[in-house]
Amino acid sequence: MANRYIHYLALNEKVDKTKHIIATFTLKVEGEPFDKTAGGVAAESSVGTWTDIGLEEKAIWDKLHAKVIAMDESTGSITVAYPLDLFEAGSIPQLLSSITGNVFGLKEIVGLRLEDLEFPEVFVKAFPGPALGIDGIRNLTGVKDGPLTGSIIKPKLGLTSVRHAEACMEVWDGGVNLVKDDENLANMTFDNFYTRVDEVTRRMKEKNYLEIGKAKVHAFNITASYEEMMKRANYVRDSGANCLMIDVLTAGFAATQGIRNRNYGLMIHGHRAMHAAFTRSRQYGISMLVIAKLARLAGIDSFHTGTVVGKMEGGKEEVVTINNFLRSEWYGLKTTLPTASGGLHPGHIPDLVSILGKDLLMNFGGGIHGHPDGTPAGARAIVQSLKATLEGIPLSEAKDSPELQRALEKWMK
Ligand code: RUB
Ligand code: CA
Repeated sequence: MANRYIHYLALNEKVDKTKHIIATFTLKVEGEPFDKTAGGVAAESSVGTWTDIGLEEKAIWDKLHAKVIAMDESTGSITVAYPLDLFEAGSIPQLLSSITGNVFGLKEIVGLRLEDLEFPEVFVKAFPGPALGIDGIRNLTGVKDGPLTGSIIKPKLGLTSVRHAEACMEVWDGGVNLVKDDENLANMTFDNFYTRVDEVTRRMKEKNYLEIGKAKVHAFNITASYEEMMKRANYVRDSGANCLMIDVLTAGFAATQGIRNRNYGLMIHGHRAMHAAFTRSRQYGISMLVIAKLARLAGIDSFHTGTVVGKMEGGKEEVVTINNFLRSEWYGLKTTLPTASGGLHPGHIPDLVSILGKDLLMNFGGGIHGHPDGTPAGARAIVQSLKATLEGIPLSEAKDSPELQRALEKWMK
């Protein structure tokens, strides 16, 4: 353990939050003092390394080194302040290479989790943020208040482009607002991306489903190599469709920022596939809150954050905190619409709305296409459930909603 690490402790020092990024970690150490290792986190994620360096000038070190400003060994919580000059404006990759880089590999650290990042205004303002935000999505779709509804076509892989497009129409005709590709549906042998765009947008145009103010939305998954992503995004825009989808973590923040920065004028839906590989452990990794903050910076308009009640992991307090952040004022950046998805069916809607609120997109895959009477009935059941919920009617008492009652028989008994 390098002796220099101890110099990175500045406990209780008041730092200027307009000039620092503040990171909160949970740290677990074995075989070394906690405080020195905490200093090591600040050192290795800023200017330091394991030994003295001839080139290191004191004036530069004083100006640029990160500091541990708070620490609680009993919980493992440490707070590190990073001077802004350590970061390139407008670059999420460089931010992550610093704060979540080498430091996670230090031998003496047996647990390290980045829980939160707090950014100064000038850092946030270097990003364009979402192009539409919640207000823009509401203007596009004409859903003035209340949650939006969406569907993932299932089976997730295997349908032809024509079958996919037909299923989309069944969903929209039933009153649901949005359809998205599944996260692993890209350009497939059985469903060519470009043919899918053609088949879907032709049908949308026939029914006037692309008219701004009452539009239906299709999120086309452009995730691929970056050159191919640009090609797909151009194609979606030139086809007159209204939404791109990016698997933000597998495509990467560089690609996500690259697409947003090209200003297509389209909504961008973000899927978080792969997040659980590093958000799920409480001991090691990066929290979902941090990922959500970065997705909003990068310009994602609607983003998966968890359901609380569905099939995916994610506790109530965590999901509510993330959703509240995405909807909050953030130095003028537009908001991001939280998306609940995973194992949901119409019987979940009252709980989803009461726990997660009305600025919400709720997506149903199996919960629409698994309806006993098929996709059209499944879509109507969702709309009926939302209507009853907003009117305060218990779902079992919504007797004028036969498709909903059939769905409840299958999934609530
Ligand atoms: C849901 C689905 C979603 C994931 C996402 O399908 O395909 O991609 O569940 O989960 P279904 P998360 O409605 O059939 O379960 O949003 O938690 O990442
Ligand atoms: Ca999926």
